Amino acid sequence: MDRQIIYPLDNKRIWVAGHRGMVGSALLRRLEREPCEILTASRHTLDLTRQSETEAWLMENRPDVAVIAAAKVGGIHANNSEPAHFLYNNLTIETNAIHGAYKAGVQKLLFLGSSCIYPKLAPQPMPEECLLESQLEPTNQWYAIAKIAGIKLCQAYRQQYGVDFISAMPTNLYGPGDNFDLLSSHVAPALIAKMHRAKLDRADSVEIWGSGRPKREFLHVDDLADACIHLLKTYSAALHINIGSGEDLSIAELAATIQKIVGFEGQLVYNPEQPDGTPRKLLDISRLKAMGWAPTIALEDGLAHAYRWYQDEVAGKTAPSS
Ligand code: GFB
Repeated sequence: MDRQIIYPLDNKRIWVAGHRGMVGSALLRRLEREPCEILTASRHTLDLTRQSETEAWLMENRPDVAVIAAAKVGGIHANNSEPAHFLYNNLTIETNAIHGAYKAGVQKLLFLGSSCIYPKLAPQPMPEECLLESQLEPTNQWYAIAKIAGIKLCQAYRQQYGVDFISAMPTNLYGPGDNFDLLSSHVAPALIAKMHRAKLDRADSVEIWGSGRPKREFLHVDDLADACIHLLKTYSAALHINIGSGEDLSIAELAATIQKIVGFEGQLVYNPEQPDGTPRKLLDISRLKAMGWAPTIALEDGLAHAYRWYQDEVAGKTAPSS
C-alpha cells in the first residue's frame, strides 16, 4: 500500500542541483513524469562552490524544492588520491546549497549521502542508526566526513529553523550517465569499459583491482531517482533513509556477470596491489520498504542497459585507440 503523500509535487518548482551527472540526469528523467516545473543551472551559470553566486541564484529563482545531486564523486582510487578535492568541494557545495536554500525559503530539500560513509566494519546489513558508530573506511574518509556533515547540516536546519530538509543514503549506483574513466570511476562502469575494450582488442585478460572478495550492493540510478521522488512526497523527519537493492554480491561475481554481458572471453586477473576498501556495505532498507517503495531493475538487466548506453554514448564516440 502506497504511503500517504504529504508533499505533492504538482505545480512545484523543483531545482535539481547537479542535473548533468548520472543521478541528476536520472532525476530529470523521473521528474518528467511529475506535473512540476524543473529548474536547472549549468556549471558556468552557477558555481556551487561560490557562496554569494549560489545564494544570489537561489534568491532570484526561488525553487520550492531542491534536490542536491551535485557532488565531487569517484571510485576508490579517486577518493584515495584526491583527499582535498573530495573534502573541500563536497563541503562547499553542500553548505552553500543548504544555507542558500534556507535563505531563499525552499520548502523541501533532499540531500544525498552515500553508503560508503557508514563505518568500515558496520553491522551488515547496515541500519541508519549505525552512522558514526565506529571508524570510517580510510580510502574515502574525506568524502565520508563531507557527506556526514551534509546530513548533519540538514538535521541542524530542521531542528533550529523548522525547515523540511531530509537526507537519503544511496548504495553504490550505476547506469546511464555514469563515469567510465578507468582511474576515477566506480567498479561497475570500470569493468564494463575494460571488458569492452579487451573484447575489441582480443586481449587475453582484464585486470580486476583487489582480491575480488569484497561484497557490494548495486542499485540502478533510475531506481534511485524513483526512490528520491517517493521520499520527497512521503517523508519528513530528521533521520536519513537508506536506499538500496537489498542484495549484494562479491566483486568476483560482479566481474563474471559483466564478462557474460559484454561477451569477453579472456581471463580475469586480480591485482592485490589495489585496495579492496570496505569488505561489505549492504544497506538495511526495511524503513524504505515500510514506506511502500521497492526497486524494480534487476542487476543483470540494469548492467545490460548500462552497457548499451556505454556502447552508444561513450565507446561509439571515442576513436578506437591505435
Ligand atoms: O566501486 P569502487 O571504486 O568503490 O570499488 P567502493 C569497489 C570495489 O571494486 C573495490 C574493486 O574493492 C575495488 O578494489 N574493483 C575491482 C574496482 N576492479 C576495479 C576497477 O577497475 N575500478 C574500481 N573503481 N574498483 C566507493 C567510495 O567505495 O563507493 C566512494 O570510495 C563512493 O566514496 C562509492 O561512496 C559509492 O564501493 O569501494
